[in-house]
Amino acid sequence: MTRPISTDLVSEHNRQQEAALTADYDALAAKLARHDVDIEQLTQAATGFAVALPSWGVGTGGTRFARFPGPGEPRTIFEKLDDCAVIQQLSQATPTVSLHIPWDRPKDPAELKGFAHDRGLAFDAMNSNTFQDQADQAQSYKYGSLTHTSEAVREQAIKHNIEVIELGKALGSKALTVWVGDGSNFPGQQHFRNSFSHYLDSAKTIYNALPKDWNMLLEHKMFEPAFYSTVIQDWGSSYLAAKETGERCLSLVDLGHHAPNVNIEMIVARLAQFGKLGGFHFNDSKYGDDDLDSGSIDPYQLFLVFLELVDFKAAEPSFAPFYMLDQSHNVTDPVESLMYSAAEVQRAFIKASLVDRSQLAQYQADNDPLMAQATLKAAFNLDVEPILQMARNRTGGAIDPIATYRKSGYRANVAKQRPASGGSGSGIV
Ligand code: AFD
Ligand code: MN
Ligand code: MN
Repeated sequence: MTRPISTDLVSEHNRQQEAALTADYDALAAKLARHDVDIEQLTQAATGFAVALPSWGVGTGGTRFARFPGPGEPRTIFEKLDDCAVIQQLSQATPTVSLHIPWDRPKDPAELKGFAHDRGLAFDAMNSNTFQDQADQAQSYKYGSLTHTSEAVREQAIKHNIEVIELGKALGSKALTVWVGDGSNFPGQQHFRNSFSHYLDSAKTIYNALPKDWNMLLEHKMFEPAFYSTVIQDWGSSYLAAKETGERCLSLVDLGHHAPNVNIEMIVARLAQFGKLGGFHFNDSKYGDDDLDSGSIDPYQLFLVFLELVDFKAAEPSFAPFYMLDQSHNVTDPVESLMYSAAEVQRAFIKASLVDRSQLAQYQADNDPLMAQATLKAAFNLDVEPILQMARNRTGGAIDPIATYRKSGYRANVAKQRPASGGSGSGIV
């Protein structure tokens, strides 16, 4: 396997920190043991945890106003995979990559699959793109795609989604994620029922092309690029569409696609309870779809989301949603942000796994709200960093991924091989 960061450097860095880690780990193990929790089970859970990387996330994002490219930005899907391999090698929590077509369309899917495999990577859900026009396409998506009033536009968008499925089959993917920008900017611009009917018809046609072992994931978003109405605006529309479309068609929750203060963890519980929760895009937000780094604003919300996921998994062991980071890195090195974010998501998962569920159930039954929330806080307030560090140390990752990455000089090296691609346009991720 090709290792982008010298394994000697990783081992050397880990060796310097092993004594401190062992002391911290043993202290945490003793503390957990007093509550009958076996630290090794949590470390195993951390080792098995995985969240996919978005291929487009390794480039610097941007806003409607500007994009400030960083040094050594990847220019091709191969270079993007090289960066993803660094993230996986050091974080050991991101073994798959989610592609966006046409941004990442491979000339030779078998070659791309081999290239990824050689770097310890595989492919997660495929993303179609009918929110932008491409140079070679006959119809424009200016007024929508799968829901457009014109049949020719809808057909073109359907055909694109089916092509993405075909590519995904060749790459070993098992899911298609569909997010459309379709919506309207003016009251009266769009007939709500007709556009949703078009969506349902288009989704069913795409679903019919889905392999039997695939899922189709519908991503809702409250606003943007349409600012008055969006066809798949909320989890209710997403649920209805998924239910109408077929059994393997599920809803995908992007944490940034809700109004501020919405109780997302309850949406998670609802969708899970009715067998329609298919996946997540992790990020954080303060005001809207800010695509900030996961856990950077509200780590407690992330923990509460995982509380529902862990709880449902205990009830339904076959539950296996698709997890992906979907962030825009405007001011950081994307490799660093993605490593840090993967660990934040993993941390929320481990803390949620720590909650004393039988104690919580008792407090719920006794209508003891103070102690019920204290049971959650007891898990949330615990520092589980030694568990994450130990999981990485045992699997060849870095105890401190950011420090090891900085020491490796990777960014400066690739900057020499990847000349800057130009000025600052606006960015879309
Ligand atoms: C959108 C959605 C969706 C889509 C992405 C495009 O989050 O996941 O694929 O941006 O970059 O807001
Ligand atoms: Mn998303
Ligand atoms: Mn988004």
